[in-house]
Amino acid sequence: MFEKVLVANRGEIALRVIAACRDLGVRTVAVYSTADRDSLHVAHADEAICIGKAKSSASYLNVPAIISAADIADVDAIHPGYGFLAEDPSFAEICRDCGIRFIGPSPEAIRLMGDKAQARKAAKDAGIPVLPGADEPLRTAGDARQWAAETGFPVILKASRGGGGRGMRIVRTPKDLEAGFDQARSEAAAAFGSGEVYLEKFVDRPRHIEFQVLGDDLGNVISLGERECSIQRRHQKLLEEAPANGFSAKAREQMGGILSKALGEIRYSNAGTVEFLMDEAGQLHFIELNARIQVEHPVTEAVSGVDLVRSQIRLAAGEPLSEVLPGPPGVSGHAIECRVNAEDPVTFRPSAGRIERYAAPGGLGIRVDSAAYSGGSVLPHYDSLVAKVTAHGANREEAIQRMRRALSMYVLDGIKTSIPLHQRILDEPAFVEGRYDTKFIEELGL
Ligand code: MV4
Repeated sequence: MFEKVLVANRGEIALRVIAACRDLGVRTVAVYSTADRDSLHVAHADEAICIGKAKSSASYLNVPAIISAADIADVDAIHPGYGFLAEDPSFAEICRDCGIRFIGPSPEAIRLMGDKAQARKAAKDAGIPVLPGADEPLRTAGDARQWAAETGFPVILKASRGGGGRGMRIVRTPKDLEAGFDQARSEAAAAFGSGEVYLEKFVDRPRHIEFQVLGDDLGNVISLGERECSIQRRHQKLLEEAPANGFSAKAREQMGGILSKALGEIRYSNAGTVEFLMDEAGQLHFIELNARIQVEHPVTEAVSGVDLVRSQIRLAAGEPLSEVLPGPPGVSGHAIECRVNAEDPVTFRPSAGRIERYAAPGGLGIRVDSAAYSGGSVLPHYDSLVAKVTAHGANREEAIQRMRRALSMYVLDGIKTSIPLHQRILDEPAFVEGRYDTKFIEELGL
């Protein structure tokens, strides 16, 4: 096992990694920006090194500063958390070249998954179900016409380097294809520095279902089941749950088997999330693979009993999956996570500021992941996530009830948060019945 790990992140995920390291008896090194001197990840790590000014580009994205800190502190490995450098293949490669273990997939896997057109092709070749569409990027409007004719309308044009919902364009009829292609190209070029686009069949009213996987360095990959993340606004997830509504054990096992085989073949290692769209017929179609630990990992931890971050560290240290996992993964009960953001409930704008009074809820079935404390601050420079509240119960009803109880007992004064929005969602009959798709928030006008 590693002796010392540098945590290249901040906020709740930095604390989450520090906690996993502490459980493993691994010492931790925090890095922080000048704005984060009083932040909790600095207080709880065994050592802390300032790496630059508040702006992310000067600190948490500052590769030379982070590698220098890793060198000075003499760490064995770096955990990148999510966001920042978590899916930067060059960073993972620099770590490798410097003899520092990157706690995540290989640079090659990260690079492959960062190109959505290539990832789609790799998934398809490995036997993961994908939507009908182009097997290569579109070079000309003529390419688009040919592939669209084969696929059938409506189609969606996506930026190869996009993801997370950015750089997409729906085309419903042949006459709109050429203009759509040109717009998609120029938007992609402006946003991602690459105008490359690909095409697939458009799925109307999809549900967002994603599978958590873990892989070791020997080509063993296991699925820990799915999460449902359809409750989102402008491509920002608000609430996630596990298992997905109405999803059968048989469907879970079937996809788990497909992923195990496919990702083992491509030697995918460490943690990953395979994203699917579920169509109205209940079929799953691969869209992306996120090569990192995700914000919503606690719902899978709750129902599987597996500590995913601890598993990441052990897998990165070279332990085989057979030793890392306690036994065959199952799904026990139901879990829901609410992302509590510091935001204005009217404008949805991030609302940074000092937390005047703070008391997190607890009790049976409640977990809170947060770096907030009384007198602390939500900084304007970074993500507005203040806390993740995860409720676990024997069934969905119990999880919902516990979540309502926890949110009603959350004391968080001085900043505006999305707690009232979550309370609205939890009281909405369609949500309570588990009948919703990715249009849920928009259609409620929330
Ligand atoms: C789609 C789609 C419909 N058809 N692809 C948005 C996030 C990005 N990861 C993929 N996204 C979508 N891809 C096809 N072929 C609809 C979406 C989409 C969506 C997906 C998941 C969750 C919320 C969404 C909201 C709008 C659009």
